[in-house]
Amino acid sequence: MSIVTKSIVNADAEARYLSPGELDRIKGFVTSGEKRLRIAETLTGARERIVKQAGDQLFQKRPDVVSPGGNAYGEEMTATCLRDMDYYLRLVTYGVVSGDVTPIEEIGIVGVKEMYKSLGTPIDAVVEGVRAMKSVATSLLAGDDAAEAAAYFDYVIGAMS
Ligand SMILES: CCC1=C(C)/C(=C/C2=NC(=C\c3[nH]c(/C=C4\NC(=O)[C@H](C)[C@H]4CC)c(C)c3CCC(=O)O)/C(CCC(=O)O)=C2C)NC1=O
Repeated sequence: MSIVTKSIVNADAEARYLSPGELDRIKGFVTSGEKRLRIAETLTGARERIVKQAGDQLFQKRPDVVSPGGNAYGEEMTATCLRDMDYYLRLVTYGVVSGDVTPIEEIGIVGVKEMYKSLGTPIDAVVEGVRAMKSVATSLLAGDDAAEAAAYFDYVIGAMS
């Protein structure tokens, strides 16, 4: 839910007007809109490059995951691993656009530890992959934009660690 929807739901539950604080937060959301859309456009346009480069970095750091017996061993499993990385990059763009981690949390964080455990996927290596995507993605963005995007990667990293 965006800050706009959230504020309205909260205010209407009490049948009141939006408070000055709520209007202020909405103003911040609106004025940062152009910037957030610009970041999402850059990440979306570079998604293949980000996932590919970050995947290469991950497999260099963690050769065990793509070695025999590794969870991402073999062409098909490696592709599934890169697909998961692409999922998290997509969720980061949802966070950036909505200015809120809730969509990331609801789609990709709730139950994720249990899920990867049951798949035999080492979650610390998934975190490593997200960290690598953060590094590639932020290198494509100017300072302020990089910091904004980094916050959503950091949310994923923190929530999985
Ligand atoms: C958008 C929300 C969402 C997420 C997050 C998601 C994740 C997800 N990853 C899966 C599998 C997988 N995920 C990985 C990923 C990896 N293995 C490693 O060793 C690496 C560290 C890592 C890549 C970074 C692999 C290899 C599988 C296949 C495991 C298997 O089939 O045994 C599966 C099992 C079903 C399938 O194969 O599609 C799910 C549901 N699905 C979703 O809908």
